[in-house]
Amino acid sequence: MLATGKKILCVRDGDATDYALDILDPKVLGRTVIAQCQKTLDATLDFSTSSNIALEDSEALLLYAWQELNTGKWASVDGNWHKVYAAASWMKAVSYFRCNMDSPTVWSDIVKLCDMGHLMGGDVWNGILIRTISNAEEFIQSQTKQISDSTPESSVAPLKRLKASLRPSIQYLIPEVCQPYLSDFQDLHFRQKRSVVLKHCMDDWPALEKWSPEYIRQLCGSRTVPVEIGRRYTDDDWTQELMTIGAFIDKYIYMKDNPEHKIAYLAQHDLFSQAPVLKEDIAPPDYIAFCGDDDPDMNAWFGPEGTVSPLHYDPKHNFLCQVMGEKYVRLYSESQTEFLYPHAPGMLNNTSQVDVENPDLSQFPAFEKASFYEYILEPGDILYIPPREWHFIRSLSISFSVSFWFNESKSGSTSNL
Ligand SMILES: O=C(O)CCC(=O)C(=O)O
Repeated sequence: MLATGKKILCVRDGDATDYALDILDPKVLGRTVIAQCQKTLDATLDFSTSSNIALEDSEALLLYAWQELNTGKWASVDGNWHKVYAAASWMKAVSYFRCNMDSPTVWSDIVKLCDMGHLMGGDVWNGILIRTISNAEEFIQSQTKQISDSTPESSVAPLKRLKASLRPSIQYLIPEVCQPYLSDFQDLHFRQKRSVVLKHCMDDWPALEKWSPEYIRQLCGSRTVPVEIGRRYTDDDWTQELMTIGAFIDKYIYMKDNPEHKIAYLAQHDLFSQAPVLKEDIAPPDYIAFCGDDDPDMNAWFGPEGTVSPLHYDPKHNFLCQVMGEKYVRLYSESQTEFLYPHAPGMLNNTSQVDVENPDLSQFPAFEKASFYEYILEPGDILYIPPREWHFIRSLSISFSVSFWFNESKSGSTSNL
């Protein structure tokens, strides 16, 4: 078990370069903190010393880093503290294994530990947290043969397509185009910043066939994610909570033990670097690389019927790819901004104050003049949203979308604009 455990945890005997602490800046952290990290690392990796001491040391270091991450504003915490948190999480995982080798839950506990380390600290040492998680999950699966394309449990309602009677009626349809040439998309939409729905451009994604709440649970149900609780992020009672994907699915997708049917949204979360196995089922549409960006930001948007992304815009080009369920989308071009009442400069100045589907015209009279386009996205549709195009999105059923935010090429394709 020891040898297998070391392999899963990416512990390589006698090769300290894999865990070199020169990733930490002594000028920021101070020499005593670096010395403490080194002591903890040595205790962690020396399997002949007491595993309890190694565990205590790594827990103390983790707690210290946690306190540093939580003093002041999250965004202003120096990245070195994130690295300490990530490194200490891995050290704790190794010593936890040493102390609990015989526990039946040791590997799922370690997945949770490393997952939290990755979520809060990013990763260190060539992605050691994600590598450990993948190895541990593979090991758990080989032990329990849990992963299968089995049908959802009987208590779980199958995903339904939206009833025709529940579809909002659409007046001004966003233009749609089926499998355009790469250069046509670039010339007619990307360069002109003109929104469009691309049809049949993600037909080869295995996700379209495979993904369901149960499949997501099987692949990454134990992973901890930040969930937005509340109907929309502009509401006063809106808040965020960390929970496992499994708990999110039970409470907010299937509404189990959620008598008030509270809405929650796993929104704009980079689930794909947290659970890279999901990437095997999707692929950035070729149009993105053709337009000059081969490393788009990928985010997951997973939620029940009724999630609302209030009217807002983003600075980057966006492909919003619909994998599961339906979403109502409304777009207003940048030229309509004068009718949209953005919040005052500050955190929400890219967000309109108007409740799009129920506007208070006495407070926002000019909103009536704003012209817009609409669409109901279905699985397999890609919505191209240009930068600074206002978008409002409401899910009409349980829904999973993947967004790719991308930039214009710095040198080539768009330099002649
Ligand atoms: O799908 C959603 O709810 C919002 C998506 C969005 O705002 C985005 O991709 O920028």
